[in-house]
Amino acid sequence: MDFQKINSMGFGEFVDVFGNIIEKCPLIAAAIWSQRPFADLADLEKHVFDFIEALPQSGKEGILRCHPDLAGRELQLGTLTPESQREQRNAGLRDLDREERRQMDQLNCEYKKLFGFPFVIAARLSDKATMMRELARRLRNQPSQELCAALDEVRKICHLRLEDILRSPMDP
Ligand code: 2AL
Repeated sequence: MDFQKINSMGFGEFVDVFGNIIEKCPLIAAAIWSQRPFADLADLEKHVFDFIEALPQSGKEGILRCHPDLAGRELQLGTLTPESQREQRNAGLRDLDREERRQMDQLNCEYKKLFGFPFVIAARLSDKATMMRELARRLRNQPSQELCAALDEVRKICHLRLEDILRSPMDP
């Protein structure tokens, strides 16, 4: 898909295509549609990131709360968004053994209790051992530091999802 095509999209098509670049937050695609034309991926992404940056803390936390748990029940049930399902499956999170799942559940739970949103990490840039280590490490962060770390991961996930869309073939 190229930027000539993207910049010519109507509102509905744009939100259909870009609605999940930030997990379950189609509002963001809806908001930046009127800011077309975009020069390239970096430009489009900058509009997304500027939108997030301008949100109050409650909005930033809301974005994090839209993310599913890593290796949670939805992954097993196959009810994640297609993007999340692919990312978590490819990171090997469907194949955790009973003990790994118990550890992940326990750390996820501790993290959510402490920070009030789920632990978020770009699964495609990681593997299960690293994710587990990062979860344990980030549990020691201060809340303000952790909000920044988690939003960094949201931006990485967004970048990878945008690259996928741009690599996808155009409709005839
Ligand atoms: C996810 C997800 O669904 N995909 C990804 O890269 N990270 N979730 C999460 N809680 O980090």
